[in-house]
This record gives sequence, structure tokens and C-alpha cells, in this order.
Amino acid sequence: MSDLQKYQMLIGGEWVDASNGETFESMNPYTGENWASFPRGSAEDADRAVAAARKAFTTGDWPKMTATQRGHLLRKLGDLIAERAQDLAVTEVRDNGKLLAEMGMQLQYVPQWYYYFGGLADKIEGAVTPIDKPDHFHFTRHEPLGVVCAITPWNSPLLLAGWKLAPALAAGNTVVLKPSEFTSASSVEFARLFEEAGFPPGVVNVVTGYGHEIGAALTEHPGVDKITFTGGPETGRRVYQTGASQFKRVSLELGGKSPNIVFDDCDMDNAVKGAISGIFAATGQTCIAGSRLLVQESIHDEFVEKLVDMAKTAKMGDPMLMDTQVGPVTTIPQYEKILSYMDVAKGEGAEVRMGGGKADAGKYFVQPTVFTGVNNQMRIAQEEVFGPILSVIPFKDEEEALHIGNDVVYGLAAGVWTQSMRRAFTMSQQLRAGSVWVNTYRAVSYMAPFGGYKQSGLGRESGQESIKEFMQTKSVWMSYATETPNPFIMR
Ligand code: TXE
Repeated sequence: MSDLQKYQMLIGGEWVDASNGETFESMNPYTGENWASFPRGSAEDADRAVAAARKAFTTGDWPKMTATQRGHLLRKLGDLIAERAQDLAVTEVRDNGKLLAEMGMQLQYVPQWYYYFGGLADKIEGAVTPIDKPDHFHFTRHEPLGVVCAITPWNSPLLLAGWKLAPALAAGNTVVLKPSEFTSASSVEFARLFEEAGFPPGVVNVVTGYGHEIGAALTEHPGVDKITFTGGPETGRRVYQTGASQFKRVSLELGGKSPNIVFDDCDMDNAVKGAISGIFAATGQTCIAGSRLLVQESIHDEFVEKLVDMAKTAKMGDPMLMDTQVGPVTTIPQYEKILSYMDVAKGEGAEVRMGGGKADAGKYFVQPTVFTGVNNQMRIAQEEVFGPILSVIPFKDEEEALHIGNDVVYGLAAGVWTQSMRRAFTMSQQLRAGSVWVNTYRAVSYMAPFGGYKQSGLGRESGQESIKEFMQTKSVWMSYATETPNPFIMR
């Protein structure tokens, strides 16, 4: 296939093929056709990339730069992303099937992570401690960790890369980024901007390839100091175990089975929109999908009817068209997984209220689906599908809503729809989730910490505290005593 677009990897400021010359291809999920080829990175390429990142961390301009200078580079990078947003968006749509309507907006917003952390870079202050030892001066410094390996999934490659790269670079680390093998194109195109922004070679390296090959090699590499990973729980567990064997720092974002809870005192029209955006936006392929819709019994039937009426109007089709509302499933394994969960739900006795199978709108499409009569013990209520399948679960009162809401291994997000202030506060406190949205859903910001409770992950991304995930604290002691005391006594 000679018309494939051919991409390379960025290592140490050079554009390179895989050291063994191998490649793999990426598919457009709307058409089902392969459109691009990428180097199939190996353990040897992981070595090259980590060596380049280590070199850039220890020598050359990067370690000499002040935090203010690093901040300038990050802001310049943000400007370049904003300038190229349309091109990057088109690439993402082709590779991933995300809607152009959503990507155009998302890529205008992604620069905010680089602006925010660029601004934060020179505001990370250590402290002078009023230390309890005579004739001693003590202070703390927050230092970068070293080489960060950032592994991203296929659902939002550039947004999630920003959540990792912006704080990692602001803190003074160097990075090896490995995007998902299903959607590498936008990350490689984005990599062209580092040099243009003025980052020294090797500060950011972007490698491509399969998770079990170059991905595993990176996480196992002794030269990597920190792994920041977003993906599925099985891979996350493996990455965590590998990191633990070398005492690496690891942060993980692993998805969820989030409850979107609708009380009978809600503004029903708003709650219907919130429920729909929670599960059908991005074809349900988001970690924060509100895949369990808990509806108070007294309004259950009316609410479901309104929801289905609106969901049925969703326009499926070509993700490049601005009026398309639901696009294809991004990968073939994910398409098969979603269809298999439709069978699981039917087999468990859930009722198909809408959808329930393949859709005829392009190559890999599934119907937005609503199951009613779901109870929280069913697999369809416990396991992450990562697709446009909504499970509706009735509840009696607050106590039961909380019990059902929290009764999963995950804890990434939750939604609450109510007009009662008391209810809003008590639910937001008692839901065991890293983000709780009241009368809104699926809002994220560079300013707001994001991450999981329970098995949804470790660590936080975005917000001021997240930069500390990429730093370590040094304790510096200085004595101005004229005489060193008895050396056999610790003081
Ligand atoms: O994810 P993987 P997959 C969930 C969702 C989905 C399921 C599987 O439920 O159905 O995970 O998706 C890299 N060492 N989420 O298989 O495998 C891989 O190359 C190091 C939720 O696509 O976790 C990719 O870059 N890296 C999630 C990244 O890990 C490895 C978003 C994620 O892939 C590796 C995506 C290894 N051994 C899926 N194996 C979310 N939290 O939003 C793979 N990778």
C-alpha cells in the first residue's frame, strides 16, 4: 500500500525508523481502511529513547534552564498547538474516529495545560524550616525526578499527553511519550512542535509501537524514574507491578464505572442532557462515562422515556462532518468488546430499551444502547465497557443511591442531579470518587485535580498539586557551628 502516510519516531531530536526497520499500520475506523504506517519500536528503541532523555536531563541546555525559561517554552508550545489545532484535529479524526466538532474545540483547549503549568513552573517554592538544632540552617528544594515515561491510550491522545507532559516538563524532567498503537499519528505530528518551540533535543521523545513490545520495555527500563500511565486496569496492574520491582514512581488512571445519579427533585430536562452526554459523547469511549444511570423510582419511567426520545435523535456517521453526534468505535477489539457486552447484558436479563447491536453508519459503528431492569450485581453494571451502553438502575432513596453508587471496584467519577443543596453536599461527600459533578457532567479543567479512588488509579493529574507527582523533595542541612560536636552521637 504505497499511499499510506509514513510516520517516524522522534528520539534525541532526530526523526528515525525502528532500529529493526519494522513498521505497523493504523486504521481509519470510519472507513475501515489502513491509512498510516509507524515504526514498530522495540526494546532497542526504548533504550535509545531513554538514553536520549537521560542525556538531555543531565547535560546540555535543559538542566541549566531556569524554571522561568522552561515556562516560556511551555507557553510557546501551547501557542503552536493552538495554531495547528485544525490540522491536529483532522489527523485525530482520521486515526481515532473522534468527532471533528469535538476535536476542534478540544485542541483549542489543550494549550491551557501548557500555559497553566508553564506559569506554575517558577512558583514551586521550597521552605526554610525553623529547625530545632542550634547553629544549623535547613531548607527544602523540589527537584525533578529525571526521565518520565508517559504512556497514553487511544481515546484522547493529545489531551491526555498534555495532562502528563505539561507538569512533567514544568518540573524539569525529560520525557519519553508512547502513544497507543491504535492512534499514534496525532502524537507524532504534535512532536514536530517541540523543536519549533525551542525545546533542546531529547527533552521530549516520542516512540511508537505495541504495548507489549516497546511499552513494556520502557516500563522495565532501569533508566526510567517515573511512569505515568492511562489505560485499562489489566495493563495498569502490569505496569504497576513492573514499576514496583524497581521502586519507580507510578501514577495510573484506569477508567471507571461511574454512577450518574438522578433524584426526583432534579431539573429533568437538564438531567436528561447530562445523562446523554455522560454516556453517548465520544461514543462512550471515555474513562468518565456515566455508564450506570441511577434513577429514583418515582421518576424512573418518565425519565427513561425522555432520555430515549432524545438519544434516538443522535446523528451517527462521518466524524469529519460537523453535524455528526456519534462516531465510530476506535478499534476493532473495542468494537468486538462492546458488542460482546450487549450479549452479556441480554443474557443477564437486562431489557433493551434502545439500540442493542451494530449500527449501519460506517465501518465500526454500534448503536447507542440503553438497558433497563439492570441490577448492580450484573456484569453490565460492574465492568467497564468503554462504549455507548447505558445501564439504568432504579433506587428508592439517598441511602440506596449511595450504596449502589459506591458498590463497584472503581471510583473515578460520579454525577448527582438534584435541586436540594443538602443532598448535593451530602452526596458529594459520601460518593467514593475522585470527581463528583453536581448538576453537570464530564467537566474537566487544567485547574481541577483529576484521578481515581479505589481501583480507578493512583495519583492526580491537573491542578497545582499534580506537579508534585513529577518532583521529589530534597532536605538540605547546613551547619554554621564553629566546632563539630561529638561524632558518636546523632543529633
Ligand atoms: O488498553 P491498554 P486497551 C480500558 C477500556 C478498554 C480497555 C482495553 O475498558 O476497553 O481498557 O483497552 C500500552 N506495558 N481503557 O487494550 O492495553 C498501550 O500500547 C506498557 C480505559 O487499548 O491499557 C497503550 O499505549 N504499556 C482507559 C496503553 O498502554 C502497555 C483508556 C493503553 O492500552 C502494555 C483506554 C505493557 N505491557 C482503555 N500493554 C482510560 N483510563 O481512559 C499495553 N500498553
